[in-house]
Amino acid sequence: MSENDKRGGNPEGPTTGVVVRARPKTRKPAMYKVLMLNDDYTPMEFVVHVLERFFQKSRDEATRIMLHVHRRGVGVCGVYTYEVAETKVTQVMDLARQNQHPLQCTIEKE
Ligand code: TYC
Repeated sequence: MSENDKRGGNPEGPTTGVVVRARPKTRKPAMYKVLMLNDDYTPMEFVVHVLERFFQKSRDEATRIMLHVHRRGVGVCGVYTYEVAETKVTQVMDLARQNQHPLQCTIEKE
């Protein structure tokens, strides 16, 4: 059987019905916010350090986010794909636990 036959066309005629997309369909990955929660015990300086170390924030930006969380109860540290967001949460929670701070971090789908 020829290639032409297999595609269900006229065995004598040109190949029909096969179109290869020039740009195959792609999907933007779902994005997730990493949220930091306020508590009464974690030192402000520790939260600023976490934002600098794991979220690549400048000292000014880290301080701004920390104060926002302190005043409003919750704030966004960054927006990432699921696996990256998960890793950030684990890193923050591990360092907080090692230092006996109750700091909490969660993920929320955008
Ligand atoms: N509220 C804490 C304090 O007064 C500071 C703090 C800020 C804690 C942000 C957690 O996510 C947090 N020491």
